[in-house]
Amino acid sequence: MRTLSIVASLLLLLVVGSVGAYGHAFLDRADPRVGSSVSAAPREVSLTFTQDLEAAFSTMEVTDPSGQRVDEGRPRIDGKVMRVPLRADQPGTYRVKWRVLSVDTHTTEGAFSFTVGK
Ligand SMILES: [Cu+2]
Repeated sequence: MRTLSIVASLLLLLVVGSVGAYGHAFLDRADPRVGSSVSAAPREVSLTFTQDLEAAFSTMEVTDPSGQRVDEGRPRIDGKVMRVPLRADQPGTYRVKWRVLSVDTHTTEGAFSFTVGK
């Protein structure tokens, strides 16, 4: 009987956990697109999430092919969109690292890269 109630509460946790996951802010789309190649270095990186963001606790770091930070200043946040200006010129692979707090108080993070052609 006791085992049964432990199993039941574990199942309940699983259900609650997965329902909660729908509310998180996940990356919906990015410009430049995740894994894409672009001909010229972009002026900014723009990320659109599945949920509104809390500006104070959401960050984005962009590094160039030599590992230098090229994001300029704090990201600007407008609803689900976070964008940051870049001072980037060299060709190669850039890496974007983001960490956001959504309005449901959950934090999510991730990273992706895009390539600037010669
Ligand atoms: Cu959430």
